[in-house]
Amino acid sequence: MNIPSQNKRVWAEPYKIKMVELLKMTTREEREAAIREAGYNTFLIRSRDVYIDLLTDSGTAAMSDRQWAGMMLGDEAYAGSENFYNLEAVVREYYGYEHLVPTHQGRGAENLLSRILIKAGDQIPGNMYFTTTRLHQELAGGTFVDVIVDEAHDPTSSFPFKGNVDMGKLDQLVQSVGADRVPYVSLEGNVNMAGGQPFSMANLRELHQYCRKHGIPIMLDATRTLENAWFIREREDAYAHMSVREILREICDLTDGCTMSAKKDALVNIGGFFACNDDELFKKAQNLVVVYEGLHTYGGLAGRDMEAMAQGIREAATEEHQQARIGQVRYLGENIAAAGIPIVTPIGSHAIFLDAKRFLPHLDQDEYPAQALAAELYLESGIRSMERGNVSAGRDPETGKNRRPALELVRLTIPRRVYTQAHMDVVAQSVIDVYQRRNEVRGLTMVDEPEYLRFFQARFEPMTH
Ligand code: P61
Repeated sequence: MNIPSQNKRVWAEPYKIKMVELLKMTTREEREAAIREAGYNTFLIRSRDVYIDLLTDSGTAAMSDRQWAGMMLGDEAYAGSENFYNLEAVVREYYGYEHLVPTHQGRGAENLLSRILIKAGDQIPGNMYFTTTRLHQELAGGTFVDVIVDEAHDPTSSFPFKGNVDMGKLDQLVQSVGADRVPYVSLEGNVNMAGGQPFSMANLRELHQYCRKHGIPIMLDATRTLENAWFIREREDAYAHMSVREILREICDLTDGCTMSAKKDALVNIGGFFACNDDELFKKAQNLVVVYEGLHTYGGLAGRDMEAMAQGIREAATEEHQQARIGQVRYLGENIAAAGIPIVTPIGSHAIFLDAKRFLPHLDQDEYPAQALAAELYLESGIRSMERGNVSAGRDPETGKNRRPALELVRLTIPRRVYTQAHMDVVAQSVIDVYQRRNEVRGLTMVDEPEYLRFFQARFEPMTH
């Protein structure tokens, strides 16, 4: 493995700041009122009550002057906008897929893909679930099957490619149900729920060969695949001298199509797309998008959004950007880990994940330790994070019970190009302060549970004992 030393000269931000947004600090009393009102769910806190917002890296990036200039070039025609053709050309050039269908964001693309390819009773193998991806697979009548390597479920494993597919698990599924019940393999770059963990090119090659042999397409979740490309460059010797752009292209060339939430890698506040090479699949997606999103040349986006996305892809597909992006996340993670606080290793690209099971060992998983820890961190310092554990995993549709996943995590997600190193120091210190009084943190009871994606809107109360 080839992880370069943290040379500060190379990871400094490759930009300077032209405009700022003022932050507001709150008092402990204000935060107590805000978290109570939010039902101890960080998704329900008003952003005006947040100091440093690490809820997500989705749609939260700072756009560049060139992206803003692109917004002024918005061609807001209902049909055939110039910006669509610009975006199509950039997606062809960087991702390499022939056909593009824009969507308002990632889940719009997941809806199209799932409805077109999944039949009732199908099984969809994937390298760990993502909430919206799995829900769309289930709504289309399919069942998600986890075929990620075991190391991904172990927060203490330092395996460098925790995003890899376990070929044995995949083969077992294909042998037991038959390849015709497996419409595609769902492959996510830099697996979000595992801690932002990459797959290796070697693993993808093996997967590609296997899938070709069995006639199963590979559908990439390209949301953070540029960040995955950076890790391949760092950790696979043969790729050390290739650009992230070349590596991205090689990844896409080994797959058949993708869904994309452009709100992450592509540095925009809204947008997504579905892309593929197959003409028939494209025709179906182009037809279905008019039902759910809008005409096939805008897919729910304004022309200006597509222009900003095209420019965002160009800026993100550079070594300077990825090195600073991932360098900042690593800086935060190393400072937290140095204090003896349990985090998921290796440090991923988009977030630091606190291991709530080890942070709060006195809480049972049905007392929602990650949810409780996220609420506590907000109370401590006004920093907003996100639960990624038992609440996010939801209930097993068969048993109706909480899934109690192996990973019970709090995600401190770093928006791209938004916060400084001094902010990261404040975050690390706040986590350390909570850790020092961790024994006082109480569990939560869920008092209101929505039917779909419950973590977004569920409400909780602190337990009294
Ligand atoms: C996030 F709490 N991610 O990480 P859309 N694939 C992948 C994603 O990370 C992703 C989507 C598809 C979000 C936003 C979010 O449970 C949650 O553009 C790998 O958000 O529709 C989104 O893309 C969906 C947060 C989504 C959540 C679902 O913060």
